[in-house]
Amino acid sequence: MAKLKIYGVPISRAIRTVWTALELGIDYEIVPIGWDDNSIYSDAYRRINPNARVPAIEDDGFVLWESLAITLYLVRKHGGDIAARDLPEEALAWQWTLWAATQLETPLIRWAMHGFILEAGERDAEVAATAMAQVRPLLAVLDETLGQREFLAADRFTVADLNVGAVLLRPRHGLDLAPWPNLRRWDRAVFARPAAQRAWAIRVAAAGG
Ligand SMILES: N[C@@H](CCC(=O)N[C@@H](CS)C(=O)NCC(=O)O)C(=O)O
Repeated sequence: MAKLKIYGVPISRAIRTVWTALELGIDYEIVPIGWDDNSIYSDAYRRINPNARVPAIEDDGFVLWESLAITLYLVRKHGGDIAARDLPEEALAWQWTLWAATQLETPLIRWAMHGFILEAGERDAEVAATAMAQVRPLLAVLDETLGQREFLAADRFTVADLNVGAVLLRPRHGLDLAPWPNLRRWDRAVFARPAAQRAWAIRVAAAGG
């Protein structure tokens, strides 16, 4: 069986796919599609993902893009403890994944960019504050849920936690979770996982520290 091909440099959302592959113990290779060489905008890559975005994967000839769809696919395919065991668990994984993609991700990334990722001169404190005002109630929803259960879809870490964690992966490094103690407990458990630690180390190494 051919190795899973992950298109995208590790500083991009491609790291979500890497994290998933590490969780599942899948052999993978990274095809470093990115901006430095403009390969992301090439005709060759547009044949893989016509949106000219990363990540995408090629799995035994099957091509898929959208980072969180990729994680759902890989976990469904390779099973194991982090896959849903029944339809309600699977449905909760869809729920949290769509919530993370449609509600949380945009304001969270905007806050992170203007809070601490952009160069100081490029940050706009007002944009960061407006974004955080949108993020806060969403983190409260997570906190409330995690006050009632240990993980999002089951009594163990599953792809639902992986996908919400994937969206939090970069922004959490500037986020003080003290106001949300249940979320903080979950965050520590999720990011203490060897696969999450390894994925973060790969990302940091690729970003040059
Ligand atoms: N919803 C997409 C977003 C993909 C996306 O925007 N990726 C960024 C890198 S993290 C990208 O490819 N940007 C290319 C560009 O902005 O031109 C996903 O989750 O896969």
